Amino acid sequence: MKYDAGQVSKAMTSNRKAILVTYPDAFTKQEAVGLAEAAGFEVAQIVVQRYLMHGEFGVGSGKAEEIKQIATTTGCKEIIVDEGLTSSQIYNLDKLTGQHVIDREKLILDIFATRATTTEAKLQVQLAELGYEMPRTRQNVRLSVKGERQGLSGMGATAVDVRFRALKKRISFIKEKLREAGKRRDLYRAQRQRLNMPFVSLVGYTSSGKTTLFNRLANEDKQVADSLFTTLGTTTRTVTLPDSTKILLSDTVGFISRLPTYMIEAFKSTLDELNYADLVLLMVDASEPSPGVAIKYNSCLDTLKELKISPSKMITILNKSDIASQENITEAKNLVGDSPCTIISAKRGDGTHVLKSLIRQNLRLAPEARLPR
Ligand SMILES: Nc1nc2c(ncn2[C@@H]2O[C@H](COP(=O)(O)OP(=O)(O)OP(=O)(O)O)[C@@H](O)[C@H]2O)c(=O)[nH]1
Ligand SMILES: [Mg+2]
Repeated sequence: MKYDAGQVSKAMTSNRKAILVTYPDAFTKQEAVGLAEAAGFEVAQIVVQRYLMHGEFGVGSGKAEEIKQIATTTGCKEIIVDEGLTSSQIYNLDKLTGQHVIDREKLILDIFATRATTTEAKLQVQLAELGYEMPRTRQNVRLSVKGERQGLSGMGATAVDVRFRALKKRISFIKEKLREAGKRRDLYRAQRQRLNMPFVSLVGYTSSGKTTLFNRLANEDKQVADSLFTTLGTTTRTVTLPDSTKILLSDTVGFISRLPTYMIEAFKSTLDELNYADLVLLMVDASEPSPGVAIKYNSCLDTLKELKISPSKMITILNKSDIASQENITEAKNLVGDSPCTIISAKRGDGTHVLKSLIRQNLRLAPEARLPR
């Protein structure tokens, strides 16, 4: 067992004490603590393991016993495992330790559920939750049929089957509601295009400072916090560039590494808006200690690639220059290479004038981006 005092949660106000099981590297450990805190947990102890997801418990059986002991001594009622686990791994670890087990996907879903405010975001979160539940219910059906397990919450195989069908029906219902929301979105988009203003989207890893920059450029007061996934919906406002050109700037949900495809799928309608953007501003927190900047930057590029966003309409913004070391900035610049890039401090306002000029310049370079799609 490894107890890392430096990584123990500061969220002392929370009563939900948890044991966090994660990977040994500093970046992953720190991010896992951030996720646990964002979901309202106080991390009482960190247990690390090189391989998760494997075997009967998602951790080795020796480690599972160790976790059981720690739960007894710390009085923790919940165990967070920083990976997506199967239904039986969760069940087995739950049964062995007598504690409630939450995997990484469920943790992210719980954060999303508390952050969603718009009807569309709430539907998207519900769809993601069902995406989480479906394969696990399917597995419960199989285990029940084989007589290996009493089904979901002690239900028999037929009851689990009924649950499975109910889930499918609910998914269709939510997808239909999202299609309706999509029609409203199409209308807004048509209105936006009639305004004939360039459309610029802010994207980036969660907590990179998107909303801080959005507030500064659009004179807004949207919530900014030192917590993950503060923004879950999309907000669009007008911003005036130095030559008086007006653009529409939009702030949206942040990315995170190891996000399963069904979660990206659930937020697809929001993320698809990026395809209509004339420019995509990719926010990077350049103050992150190495190798955090590279991991987050590459993870964003992967997500943007999955969303089929062309790199030719991206500008990278290296943010938090007020607290980033010169070494950090150089490392981040090297990652970006020859693509358009600028350094700012969204908090202090440094570099925002240059950023606006860069946006203007790149809109001029890519006028075809605004032709009807
Ligand atoms: N020092 C410093 N902190 C910053 C800067 N920009 C943002 N922050 C801080 O970084 C944290 C996250 O900022 P947000 O603007 O909420 O980040 P976000 O990218 O919108 O995050 P999500 O909505 O969770 O995706 C907050 O505590 C901000 O005050 C900056 O330029 N310098
Ligand atoms: Mg935000």
